[in-house]
This record gives sequence, C-alpha cells and structure tokens, in this order.
Amino acid sequence: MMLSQVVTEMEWMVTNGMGWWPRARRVAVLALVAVLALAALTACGGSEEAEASGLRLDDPWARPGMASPGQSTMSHGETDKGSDHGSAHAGQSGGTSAIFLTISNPGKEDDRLVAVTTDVAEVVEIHRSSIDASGVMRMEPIDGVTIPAGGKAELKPGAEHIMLIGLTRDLEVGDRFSATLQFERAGEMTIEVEVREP
Ligand SMILES: [Cu+2]
Repeated sequence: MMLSQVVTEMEWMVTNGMGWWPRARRVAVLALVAVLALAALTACGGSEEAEASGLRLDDPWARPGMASPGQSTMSHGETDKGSDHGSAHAGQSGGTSAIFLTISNPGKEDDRLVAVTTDVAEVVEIHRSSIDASGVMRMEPIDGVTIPAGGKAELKPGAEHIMLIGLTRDLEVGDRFSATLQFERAGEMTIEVEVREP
C-alpha cells in the first residue's frame, strides 16, 4: 500500500511534469537558460589569450626571408629600398625578416610590448622605422611599444616592427611560425604568424 502510494505520486509528477509551475515562471527560467547558453557560446568565440589578458592581437604576418641571405637577394630579385629588412643588418649570418600586427587594448590601463621570442631567429628586437631629413628610411631598436588604454598600436612597414635577425630557417610565403610576445601587464601571449608578401 505504501509502495503503490509512492508509485502513484511519481506517476502524477511524470504525467503532469512542470504543470504545477506557473507558466510565467517556466518562461522566465527557459529564457534564463537561453541567455546563459548564449553567453557561454560568446565567451568561446574569441581567442582565449585575448580573453585572459584583455589585449587583442590581429593579423600577425611576416615578410619572407632566407636563412642564407646571399640566396635571398638573388632568388627573390627583391629591390630593397631601405625597408624593414635586408642590407641594414649585413654582417649577420642569417637573413632577416620582420613581424607586423595590430595590438588593441580595450582596457583602462596602458600596456607595453617589451620583448618577443621566436625560434625562427637568433635575435629578436623591437624596431622603429622612420624617414630621416634626407629622405632615407632608417630603423633603430627601441625598448618597447606602448599600447594606449582604449587604443591600439599598429606594427606595420615603415613604423614599429618586430625585427627577426639571423633567421634559423627559411620563411617562405604560406609558412607559419609562432612567436611569444611579452607585455608589461598582460604577460606572455603567443601568436601564430603567417609569412606573406607585404
Ligand atoms: Cu628592423
């Protein structure tokens, strides 16, 4: 008798389901579930590193370059007009290249790119290119690039760039390699760099 009573209770619950819940409340709960699911999807959408640090790193790419620079000038027939690679670093054993990307900082505090490491080059420096009084493009090492709060830093040809000196392997169009950027606030962020022509 006790058992049959329990069974009857369970049958009632199964049959009626959430029937005892006011309809408005059910709708509210369903809406909440939908919102939570959407939030979870959105959170997974962006780069995980970007979520963690607040910085956004967009479109990292690098110029092609050869580990043996003697071949590179011949085989590519490039005209190096004092751009961000080439003769400026003559004397290094390997060739050179440069990484470019846009770094956005939606946060409320400035951040600063202070160092970069990658295994495709013996030396990595942060450089700035500029045109001097006589119209010649020059570049010099700088100790970092500030990414202003609410703003961005564009590392691009003719401006700041990440200089790769002494390439340890050829970088050909379509290749990919990783580089780790060190920021004062955000810490380390690793990017995948695509090799392509400017
Ligand atoms: Cu440079």
